[in-house]
Amino acid sequence: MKNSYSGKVLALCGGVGGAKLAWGLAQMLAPKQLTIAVNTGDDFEHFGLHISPDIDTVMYTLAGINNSELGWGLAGESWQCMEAMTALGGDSWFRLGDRDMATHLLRTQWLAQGKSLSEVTAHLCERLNIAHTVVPMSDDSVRTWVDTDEGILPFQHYFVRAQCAPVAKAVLYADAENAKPNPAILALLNEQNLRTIIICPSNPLLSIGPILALPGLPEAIKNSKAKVFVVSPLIKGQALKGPTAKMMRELAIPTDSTAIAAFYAEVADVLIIDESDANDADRIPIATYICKTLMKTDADKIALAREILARTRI
Ligand code: FO1
Repeated sequence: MKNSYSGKVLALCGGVGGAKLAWGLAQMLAPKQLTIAVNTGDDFEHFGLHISPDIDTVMYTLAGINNSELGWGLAGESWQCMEAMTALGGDSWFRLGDRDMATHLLRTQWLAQGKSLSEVTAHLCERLNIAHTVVPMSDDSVRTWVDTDEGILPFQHYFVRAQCAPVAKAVLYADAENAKPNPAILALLNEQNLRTIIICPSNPLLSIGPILALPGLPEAIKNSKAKVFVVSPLIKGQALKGPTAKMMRELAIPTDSTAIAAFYAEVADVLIIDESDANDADRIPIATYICKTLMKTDADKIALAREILARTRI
């Protein structure tokens, strides 16, 4: 289902929610039109392997092989390696499926051979027959940590091992100040033909925050010719999945659309909110568009992508 749009689109995204909209956009846009820049603040080393959860969620979703029940990993996965490792006394709090393991093994090997995360991602996308461009936000290491009432925890320890139970006091993006945004993103932001930037409905603090913490990136977004659309991750003031609303409450951020607008004030032109949050619209200081943002079916993902693209001058 391709269209007559001629401009380019940059989508910034994290895991599940972002990947759903990225998939919808990929159904609407030709491969050369769409670049998806993905958060790598969740990356970590586990069993000596380099895991890039958000990149993998986006890749597997675009390739149509994602595990939609779990929200991560591959569909139809088996867990024999994990079971064997657990039996031998290995950690079991972060589960790697047998086939998913292939991605982590090869990524780790290629990185150790000196390839960049961009090169590794491009190669994996090619092998998975993903035609649109998926790039990590940076080839440099940025790691998200959550400062909690139980201490400062690496992201996956907070998110998976502790199940987001500790009370969050702050979110930190370690080494962001020394990281360079992916040159492919900066080059795209300079293109006259880039008409639309879409901040997908991912967790602002955990998924988009690390991307916007990269030095120079918010300015480059603001200086680009593109219109910046933010899709609020909230529906009725709640996040569909994950700890967004809980974290916002703990950090004393109101769980409504005005807080989402405030978080993105530096870069956003338009905020897209769900019809269930329509009452917030009058209090949002930037252009606001109300539509159905809940993406349960493939048709919902395409409809939201189409609604956003229809509102730009692509
Ligand atoms: N999330 C979990 O809740 N439990 C897991 O065991 C788990 C394993 C896992 C393995 C590979 C991968 O790419 C993602 C995985 N995730 C798991 C998801 C991940 O921790 C988070 O959903 C993202 O980092 C947040 O976007």
